[in-house]
Amino acid sequence: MSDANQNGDSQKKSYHKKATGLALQTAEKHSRDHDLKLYGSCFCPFVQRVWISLELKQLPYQYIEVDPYKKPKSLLDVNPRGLVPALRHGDWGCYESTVLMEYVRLPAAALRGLKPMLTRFKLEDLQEGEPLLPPDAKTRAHSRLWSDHINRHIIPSFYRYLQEQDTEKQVTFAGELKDQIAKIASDADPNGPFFLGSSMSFVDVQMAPWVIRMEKVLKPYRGWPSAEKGSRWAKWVSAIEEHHAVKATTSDDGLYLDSYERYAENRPDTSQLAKAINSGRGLP
Ligand SMILES: N[C@@H](CCC(=O)N[C@@H](CS)C(=O)NCC(=O)O)C(=O)O
Repeated sequence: MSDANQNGDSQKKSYHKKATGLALQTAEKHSRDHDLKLYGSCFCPFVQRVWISLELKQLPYQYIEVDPYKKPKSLLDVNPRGLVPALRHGDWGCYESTVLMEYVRLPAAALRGLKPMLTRFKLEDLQEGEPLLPPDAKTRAHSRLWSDHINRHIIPSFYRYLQEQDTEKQVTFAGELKDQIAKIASDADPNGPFFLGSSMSFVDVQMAPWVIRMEKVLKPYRGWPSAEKGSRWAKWVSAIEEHHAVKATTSDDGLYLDSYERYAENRPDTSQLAKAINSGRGLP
């Protein structure tokens, strides 16, 4: 049976429903029942943001693969909008990748409610490592400002470029995406390799899934060029691509090529996001 977004043609590629490669290994490692549950879809970049955050913080959690277009009740119970990612923590749930990334930062107060976790981990273990959002208020505001830039400019430019069928307009949208990237790269720590310096933090995780998809989706479908050798952007891209938490949540190339064919052909009924882009609305 073909999916709605195969546009009636079962020969067309569709989105994958199971991770592959290292992401599959990570999903299997986290398949056991746990109080902290991530409802995700293997191809989804918004999910990957939260998944990277969980891996980065080495938190115990359960990964549950769901089909966001079929919207099972378990997903709707947490997110009435029916989008992934959604996070359930005991009898509480929440959604929206940026919001969830802040939650995964898990302040000590929230951890106190996590009984099963505390039996396996000491509280101080969980607080180890760099926080995703820096402790200094001004640097935190700086991170949130650029997180807003990613959500408001970089991501919409990415999809406008990918969904556009007219080759001249594709050139325009590629230029827009490059400009938006240049803006954020010019405000990154000059030495890097990450946005704030030597370690991965909030802004890097927000960007990472699209950096991965620039190489695995925009390059094959639109001829997106590799970052210019020696540039600050190239340094950032390779630090993101080489990071263990990014690798652990990334599937093999074929999964992305197949899952994004519907976007590259701008098929009707692809997703809420694709519709929003086509009608000039903001992201769902
Ligand atoms: N603003 C949301 C966007 C999430 C989103 O669009 N997720 C897609 C998968 S990548 C989805 O669930 N789509 C279901 C649909 O289009 O009905 C977030 O940041 O979490």
